[in-house]
Amino acid sequence: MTGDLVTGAAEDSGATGPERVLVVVPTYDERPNLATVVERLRAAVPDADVLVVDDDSPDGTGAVADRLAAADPAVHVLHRARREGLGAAYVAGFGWGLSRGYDVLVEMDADGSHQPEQLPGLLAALADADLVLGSRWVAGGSVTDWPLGRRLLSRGGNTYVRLALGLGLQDATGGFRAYRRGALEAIDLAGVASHGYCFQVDLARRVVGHGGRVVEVPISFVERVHGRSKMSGAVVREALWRVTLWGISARLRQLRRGAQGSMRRR
Ligand SMILES: Nc1nc2c(ncn2[C@@H]2O[C@H](COP(=O)(O)OP(=O)(O)OP(=O)(O)O)[C@@H](O)[C@H]2O)c(=O)[nH]1
Ligand SMILES: [Mg+2]
Repeated sequence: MTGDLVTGAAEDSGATGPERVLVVVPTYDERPNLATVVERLRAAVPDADVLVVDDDSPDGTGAVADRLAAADPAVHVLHRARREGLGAAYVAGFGWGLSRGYDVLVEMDADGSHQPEQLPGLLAALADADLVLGSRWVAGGSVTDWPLGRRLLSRGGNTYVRLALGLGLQDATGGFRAYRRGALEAIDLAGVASHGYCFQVDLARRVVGHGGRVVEVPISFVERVHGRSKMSGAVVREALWRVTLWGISARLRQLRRGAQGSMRRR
């Protein structure tokens, strides 16, 4: 993660009120979407700051982000030298926010699938949680305009995660969520190697593993209108092998603990 360059307002604008919220928005080729999403976000949650983390998008998203940052001191940009995947972009963005003292760190896509108007609901639920997941697959949640294949992939992926990891979550793969800073400080962020969307599962399992309280609130997810999805076969394969490995190592830990317990009882 060398070569990161920060532009935008030199100083944090600081949110008013008791808690400072930073919304981290990773971008790769989101030029047609970014300005609208940031505008909606600033209107929906005016006290929150925004950090766009751009991986040198070929379509010039970084320049759009710079323009937004120049016009609004609450908007910041982290320019990264090359594309390193969603996970690395978030780890860099969280590091940026934690080192600047933000109390709450939010994940949100730039493509309009996550509706900024629903963020206040997520933040309200954080009063009683360490991590709030915007969930498509709990009662009241929904997905609009997704083909059957994407629905099945998301439902099937979440079922597999539930069976393999036993986290008890309905939507562990979603990327509209809010963390208390303590939840991120407790986990080894630098040790997160997940690149694609299994990053979301990885962070949820780490928060649960450290005894964090995770709450799911329903969201209505809307398919992107502009631009191309970055979902790919490689992303699905990475999720499959990592979740399987995490599941196996969790079972082995359980077995070891069980064996140690029965040795002690003898
Ligand atoms: N910085 C950075 N952002 C990324 C990268 N890959 C994806 N993103 C961003 O992460 C967010 C989610 O990516 P999407 O392509 O929308 O993936 P998705 O929402 O799971 O899939 P769709 O529903 O098909 O759009 C978007 O804001 C992307 O621009 C990456 O390698 N680096
Ligand atoms: Mg998307």
